[in-house]
Amino acid sequence: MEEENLFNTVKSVEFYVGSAKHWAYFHQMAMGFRPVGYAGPETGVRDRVSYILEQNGIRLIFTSFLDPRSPIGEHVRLHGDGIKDITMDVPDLDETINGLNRRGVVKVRNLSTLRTDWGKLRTGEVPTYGETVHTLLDLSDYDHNLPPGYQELDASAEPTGLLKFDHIVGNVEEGKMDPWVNYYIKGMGFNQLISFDDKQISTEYSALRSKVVEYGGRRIIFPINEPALGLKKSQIQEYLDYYNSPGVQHIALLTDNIVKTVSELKRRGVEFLYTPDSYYDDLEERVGHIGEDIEKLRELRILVDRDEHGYLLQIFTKPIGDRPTFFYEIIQRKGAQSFGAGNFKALFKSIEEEQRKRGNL
Ligand code: TYF
Ligand code: FE
Repeated sequence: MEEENLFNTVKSVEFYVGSAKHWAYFHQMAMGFRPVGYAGPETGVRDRVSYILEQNGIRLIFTSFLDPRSPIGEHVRLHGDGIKDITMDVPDLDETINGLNRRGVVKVRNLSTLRTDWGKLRTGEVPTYGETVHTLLDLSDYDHNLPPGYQELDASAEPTGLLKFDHIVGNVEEGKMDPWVNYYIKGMGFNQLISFDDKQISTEYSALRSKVVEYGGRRIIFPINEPALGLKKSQIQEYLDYYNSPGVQHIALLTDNIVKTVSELKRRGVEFLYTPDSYYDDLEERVGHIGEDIEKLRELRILVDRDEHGYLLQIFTKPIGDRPTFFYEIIQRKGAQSFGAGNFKALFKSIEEEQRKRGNL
């Protein structure tokens, strides 16, 4: 039997936001993404405005509404600025639908075939946690860099070394992590990667459970968090309260030079969580020898963790929008295949400091 391949990679992520223009501007000027496409009234799209931005293998779409009583308007009013769609490209939509139907858990909806000047574009949609969806994109018969309705933009950007999506994390309600993990495994052919059980993260600061599913040999990685009862209000519960539903918590973007990337992002005004000096005093005793200059990591507040395969460097931004919901992680992997569990205590302390400032702890 031939090897089944239902999904290639995460092709793009689409945000529904209050102002697509300003989200695009932030990602261009501060994050180094190049605007490549625009859709709106000028291109015959009457109900919305969208910008597509790219940096290496990362494609982001920012969409805002023109009619407040539209689904996009309702989405932004309820959730604030957030992620609507984690789009995956598929080698053959019929095959993917067959594979999903055979499993009988996931229903593909909104099937469409658009005939355009550049060929045939086929899409379907799979629902996931909250109002988030996975659009399935079959580009095998489509010979253009932009979806229909978009005009090309000739804009520039100074890149910051961001290369690709490393992982995209969902927050779900308490008790719903396992059902959603099963949805991806039993319904979509994903595999469980690793799991932190409650005990592993039940420190004074922990307040979440997390499991990770992957597809295609780690081509697609989706961790799922749920709140756990701790001494304090879970950061996941704070997310759920402000987003008013499950949704995407963070996107981890891969770099191959985190010192350079984070220096540049900070210079341009991107705000990151703070880590105290004490973290760095005994860093090499904790994680062993690393190639980077510890003083540089301390200056930039970059975190380090090690697993049996190697080490990783990571840092987390403050929330990107107005609500304490979505943020970015910047990650560099030097062999490590894990997600920084050794940094949970330091990270959660830092997140709790921010929760406290918001009056939510
Ligand atoms: O993706 C992860 O699992 C890591 C760790 O609120 C993490 O980035 C987990 C929860 C959280 C922030 C980071
Ligand atoms: Fe992460």
